[in-house]
Amino acid sequence: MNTQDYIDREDRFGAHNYHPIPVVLDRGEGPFVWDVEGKRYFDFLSAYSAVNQGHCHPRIIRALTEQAQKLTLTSRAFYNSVLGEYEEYVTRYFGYDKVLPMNSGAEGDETALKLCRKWAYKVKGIKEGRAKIIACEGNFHGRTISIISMSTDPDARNHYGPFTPGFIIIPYNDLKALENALRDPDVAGFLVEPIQGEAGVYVPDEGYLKKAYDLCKAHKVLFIADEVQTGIARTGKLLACDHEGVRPDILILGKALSGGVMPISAVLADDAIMLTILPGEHGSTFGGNPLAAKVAIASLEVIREEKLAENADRLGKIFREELSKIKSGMIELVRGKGLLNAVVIRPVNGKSAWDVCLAMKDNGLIAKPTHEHIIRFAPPLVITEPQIREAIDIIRKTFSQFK
Ligand code: IF1
Repeated sequence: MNTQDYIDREDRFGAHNYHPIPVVLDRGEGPFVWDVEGKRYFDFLSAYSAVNQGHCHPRIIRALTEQAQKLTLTSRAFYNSVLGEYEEYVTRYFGYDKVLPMNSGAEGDETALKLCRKWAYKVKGIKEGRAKIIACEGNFHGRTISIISMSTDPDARNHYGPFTPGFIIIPYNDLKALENALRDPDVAGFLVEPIQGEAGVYVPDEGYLKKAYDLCKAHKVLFIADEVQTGIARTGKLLACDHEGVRPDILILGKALSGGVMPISAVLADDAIMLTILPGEHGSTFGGNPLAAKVAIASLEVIREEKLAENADRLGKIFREELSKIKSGMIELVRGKGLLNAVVIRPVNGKSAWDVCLAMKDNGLIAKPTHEHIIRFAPPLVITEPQIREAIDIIRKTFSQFK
């Protein structure tokens, strides 16, 4: 079978809920992936920042395979010998009293929404059923009905109504709008991405997160950070909130919490918030399974021991600096933090971000546009300086092919 055969088979038997770049990946190692024809690519998407530790990191795979031969799933109907070890490890790692383990990022966000509402009624004293949560235009927090009820992206929400009530939408990076929304006494939480990934790596103004946090504190509203994509060292610090010294009241993690090995998400909070959920009031079959627990510990150990946040910070600066020097009518601007970067593309001669991605693929680097005019560049954080310079050369060469 060749590339097209694989594509045709997926087209025939799989739902058409994606429009992938036409490459069929077969193997991954570190910052590289190989397709079914044996061609090597730099992976500059990292599965949307789930593979920060690099593809198939040996340390994480070893944790997976060892635990997989012992005990993979007990459900939470019983205790197991690994969950407590993980709960202690991850809460000490991020500095919170407790963790509620889930699986996908969306489940993490849904859990945070439920926790915020529970706290609203049982602690803040908002009238039952009246709690409101503020979210931002351009947000992406997952694909469930309640999460897309906050979305302002027509593709994410059209023809999926009726929607979940109780959300106030304000412009991102706008403190005045937040202050106005916080006047509503029924507001219980503010859910925000420290950098909006899907919106096109939209980095807010310096100080926005800290001022937003302070406004929430002044109005007894929970500051809820969705670090599913920006967390786990992606932006050059362990958390994107760390750039401003902000400690979220509720922290949502996912993606690279597992090193891309399996779905693992987590919600962290202190007792005053977390203990508002009582036994039987929330759960998940796979949440906190022993396999995920061991994988997550290994994934976080790799981040710390290989100093991947520092690497992301240093190489991200080189990446943005070099990309800003590329002379091309198609490059409108380069933005990002750490190794979460994006190039805003100005279409030239009818050529778009998609065409640039196809050409980069032919040159040995895979990335995908978000919206029609932005290319996100997010390699695994294990990439080395020589490797990222080789990748930059590929990007430079590609843009030179578009006159
Ligand atoms: C898709 C991008 C989209 C996320 C943040 C929660 C979730 C995500 C900040 C949900 C997931 C993924 C989902 C994937 C494409 C990708 C994505 F921003 F990363 F590029 F869509 F916006 N919070 N992001 O980024 O986590 O349930 O997927 O584990 O759905 O197409 P999930």
